[in-house]
Amino acid sequence: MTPTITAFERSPDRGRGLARDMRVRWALEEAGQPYEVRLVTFGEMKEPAHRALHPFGQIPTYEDGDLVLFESGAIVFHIAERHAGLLPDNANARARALTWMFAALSTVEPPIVELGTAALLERDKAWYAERLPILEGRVRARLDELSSRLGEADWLDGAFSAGDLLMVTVLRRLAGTGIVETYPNLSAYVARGEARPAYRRAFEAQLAVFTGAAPPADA
Ligand code: GTB
Repeated sequence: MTPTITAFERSPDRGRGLARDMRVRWALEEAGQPYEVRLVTFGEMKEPAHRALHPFGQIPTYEDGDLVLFESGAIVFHIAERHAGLLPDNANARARALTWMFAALSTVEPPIVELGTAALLERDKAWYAERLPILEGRVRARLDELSSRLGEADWLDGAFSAGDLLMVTVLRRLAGTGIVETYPNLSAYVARGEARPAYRRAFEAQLAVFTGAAPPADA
């Protein structure tokens, strides 16, 4: 059965691949799993029909037969468990890859989201100029640690895994801030992820939604 995911009908990032359907699309492409996309408006996401799939009225969702999932991390894990290439076979290496998945979503992503939310919604507040360096400092603290751990390695723990896939998508959310660029090894890490053919296919497919172009034939 071909799974169906949901994505923004019109993503606020104008197709830069920053919304969380991107990580699901990328995982599906790495897995070689064809998929359908149902585009939803902001209004439709809050309707009962969509809330039946996603209690918080968000994207992405994932439907495959009777199975309905939400939360991008859980969806990526589900895909990774069922297809080769996103999780190692060795039990300990698999557990470590899972650890990096959680680290991306629960340790590195939250300060990045805080920074992005402030820039988007709090720019006009009197305290914004004072708060911004605090938020940036929290992001940099995490990136200092991540950069130290990655060192000169290509990926976080041996071969590319779902942990790298999530971490790269999380770091990409800093696009435009100039922060990742101050860490040459993290910058190269993100570029390595973006250079993967599966990433390119996923990126082009989500961009095509924004530009109205026909999606790539193999997306
Ligand atoms: N924890 C959930 C997950 O990982 O799946 C979070 C899902 C989530 O935040 N979804 C967002 C959403 O549906 C889209 S990705 N928002 C609408 C709403 O809550 O009403 C967040 C996002 C949106 C837009 C950009 N952008 O334009 O750059 C980047 C990220």
